[in-house]
Amino acid sequence: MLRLHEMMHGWGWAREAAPAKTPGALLLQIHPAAMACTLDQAIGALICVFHKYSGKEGDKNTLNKKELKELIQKELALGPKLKEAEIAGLMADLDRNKDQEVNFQEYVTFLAALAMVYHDELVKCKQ
Ligand SMILES: [Ca+2]
Ligand SMILES: [Ca+2]
Repeated sequence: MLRLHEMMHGWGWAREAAPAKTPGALLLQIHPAAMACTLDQAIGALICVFHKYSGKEGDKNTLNKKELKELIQKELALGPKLKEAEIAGLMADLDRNKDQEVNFQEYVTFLAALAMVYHDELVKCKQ
C-alpha cells in the first residue's frame, strides 16, 4: 500500500490544498480525472458512504454499532431484512481488532466479502 501511495504521488495524485468537506470532493481535488472513471467513482462512493455514517457519533473515522447498523439498514438492499442479532454478529465479525468500532480497513473487508457474494450470484444468473 505504501508503494502505491508513493507511485500516486509520482503521478501527481498528491493532495496539496486543505482537505475538502466530503470524500467525493476530496477525490476530485486529488485528481480531477478520477471523477470521470467508473471505478474511481465507485471507490469514491464507498468512501462517501462510510463517512456519511462514521461522522455521526464519537470517532469521526470509525463506525460504532449504531452507525454500522444505520449504514447497513439504509445503504444495502438486504439491510432491512437482517435481524438485530444478525447485525450484532456481523459487527463482531467485522471488528477484527476488537475495539468495538469498525474502522475503514474493517469496512473494506466487509465490502470485499459482499462483492464476492454479489459476483457469485451474478455469475449464477448468467448461466
Ligand atoms: Ca463514529
Ligand atoms: Ca475495530
